[in-house]
Amino acid sequence: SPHAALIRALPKTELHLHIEGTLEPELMFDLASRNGLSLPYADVASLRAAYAFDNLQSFLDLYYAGASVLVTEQDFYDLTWAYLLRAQADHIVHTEIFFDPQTHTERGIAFETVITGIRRALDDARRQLGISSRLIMSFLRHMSEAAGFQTLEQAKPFLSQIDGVGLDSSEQGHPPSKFQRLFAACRALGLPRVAHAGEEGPPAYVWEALELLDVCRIDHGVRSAEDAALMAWLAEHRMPLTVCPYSNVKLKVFQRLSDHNLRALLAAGLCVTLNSDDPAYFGGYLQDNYLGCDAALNLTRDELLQLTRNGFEASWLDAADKAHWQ
Ligand code: ES4
Ligand code: ZN
Repeated sequence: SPHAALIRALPKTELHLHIEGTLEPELMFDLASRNGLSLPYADVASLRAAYAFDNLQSFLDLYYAGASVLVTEQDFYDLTWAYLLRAQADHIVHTEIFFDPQTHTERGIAFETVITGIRRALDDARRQLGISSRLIMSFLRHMSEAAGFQTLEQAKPFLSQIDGVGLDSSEQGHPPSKFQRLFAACRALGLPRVAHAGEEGPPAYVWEALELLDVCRIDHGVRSAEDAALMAWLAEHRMPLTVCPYSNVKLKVFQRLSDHNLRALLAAGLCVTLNSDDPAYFGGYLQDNYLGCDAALNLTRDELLQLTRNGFEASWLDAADKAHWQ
């Protein structure tokens, strides 16, 4: 990568990261044995070999199965702490992470177990690693809106520990409109909202997330490029897109990194940010995404600086912290 030294030196944000997607095969096997569970793979190598996906759903099937080794509060702490150490190595100074409570409460794990373990690691990282963070509770869109309301009820005692809400999982057939009332309830509670949209789904889903869910960021959003009016709106409002290039290639949204529309989105004036999504499954952490895009797309120095600046602009840091980093 032509700008490798610059990329390593730049303080970076990560705004689209599923904590369950940072579960490396080694830790998955450790936690399985700690919890007396068996995995349907002989070893780490055969598990990794299964990470060849055709689309979003084929990935999600493995991602939910893998998450089943997470049982105790310490498991959630260890998962989160391992990610934060990795983030520090990539010179990430601020991270906004998703967790999917329904992935765990559906298996009988208490909401409190999940959030307490994650939160404790985030608090330790603030003090010990100098990494600031936000925590985003994400609803699974393949489940019903009623199930989302139940999850919101379970979250009520912990709202002071939750910085916002998101919407993820299988996109096609589960449009944002399905969650309009749930997101209105979250808004009434003062929670900022984001949603995955325009990853596999059409630009109409991005419009719905904006108009019906009143989101302040779009996660992925790469298919917005198919709708000129949407592109103009996103640029005019500096509505951030949290783009995840390695994820898009692994899930066949783009066939190769060199096909990715990141540069076109930037050139259209959009507030594009770079993120790793589910790095344990997609073959790279944040710095790998930067280095890979630099090499495959011939990014300029200005484009790289724009991407990192956009990350701070799009973050939920307060104005003083933004000013400090920008
Ligand atoms: C996800 Cl890449 C992606 N898309 C939608 N939902 C997700 N959950 C975890 N990773
Ligand atoms: Zn995602």
